[in-house]
Amino acid sequence: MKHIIHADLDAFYAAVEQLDNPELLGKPVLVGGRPENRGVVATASYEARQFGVRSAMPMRTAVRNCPQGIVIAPRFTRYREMSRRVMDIFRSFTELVEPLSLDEAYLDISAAVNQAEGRWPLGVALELKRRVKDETGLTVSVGVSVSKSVSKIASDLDKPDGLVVVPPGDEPGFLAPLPVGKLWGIGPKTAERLKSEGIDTIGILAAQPPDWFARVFGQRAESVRQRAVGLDDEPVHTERVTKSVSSETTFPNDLSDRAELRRVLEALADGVAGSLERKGLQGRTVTVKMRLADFATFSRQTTLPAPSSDAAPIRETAWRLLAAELTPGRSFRLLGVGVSNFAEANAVRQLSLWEYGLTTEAAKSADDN
Ligand code: DCP
Ligand code: MG
Repeated sequence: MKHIIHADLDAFYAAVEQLDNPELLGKPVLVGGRPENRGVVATASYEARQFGVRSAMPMRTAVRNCPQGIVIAPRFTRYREMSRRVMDIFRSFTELVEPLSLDEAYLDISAAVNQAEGRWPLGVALELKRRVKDETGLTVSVGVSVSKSVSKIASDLDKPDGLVVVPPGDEPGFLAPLPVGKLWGIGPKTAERLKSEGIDTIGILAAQPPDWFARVFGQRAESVRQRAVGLDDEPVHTERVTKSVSSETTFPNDLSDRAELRRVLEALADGVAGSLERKGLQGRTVTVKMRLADFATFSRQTTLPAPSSDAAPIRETAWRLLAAELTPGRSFRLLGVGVSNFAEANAVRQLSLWEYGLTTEAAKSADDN
């Protein structure tokens, strides 16, 4: 039997801001873009969440709901550094760590558990929480069970500073009263639809007959049904096949000059081409990532006629994508170029920066990571 932890830091960006500036402790902190720049909330401290502030909400709305909120611009370098420290603590418990984002990971702690010697999953989880708190000052919410999907749901239930253990065998009973939307693979639209059929909890969902599952979920029927009763033997993946090679840069000052943007973009494209060359990869999809002055972040992509690792087509394609987004007065904080959709199957096994959702201060290629 495996023992899996899902760990997720509480109000991560806001918690780092409170850690670095104790005057913010206990106060409603809104991390994100300025309201006057049409910024959005990246995250809010739990003090601010009491006023209904949520991630991805326009900052203008957040400030209206929570006028005493203190708006702070994100400091990605600092968050990345704290993330690295937390992930290092996770890796001191087990080599089997699968990061999902900067603040979230699965850990397979089976080897650390030995119930005959009194080392229970609960003890490992408590030790993990204590060490993260002592060594970084951050609080982490933890879910523990024999599977990834149940642990992920469990870690979210008792936030902040949560700890929820689901003993082996208790999965169906644990899941049954929860809303269907908590299940991986059931988004808000599907949840609405199920609700309209009277299926609002995972328990009611799990009780549906197999032909109902087949009709509603098609090919996914069996995997959804299994997850609804907590059956999931998905292993913790420590490595992934490289899916993209990318490079991005944050500017010391926002850029709006067309020629300058083009120069930066082409340098990024050249870096990516070089990296593809060294890895022996050729990709078809070119992506340009943009972050505007108000922190709005988005990307545009297109497909090349044939897979390539040459700088010229990557440069040209990237510029075409960026040029379409240039409007008078629009200025950029960050640009990135990525290539994906590789022709070769023998991609180097490693995590790419973008899979971690990372940003780099200077142009830097994924293989430096
Ligand atoms: N984030 C973001 N934009 C979003 C969602 C999240 O920029 N729409 C960033 C800010 C968060 C971090 O990612 O601090 C981690 O995301 P979580 O969903 O784990 O949110 P938090 O850690 O902030 O809060 P919690 O996990 O306590 O709910
Ligand atoms: Mg979090």
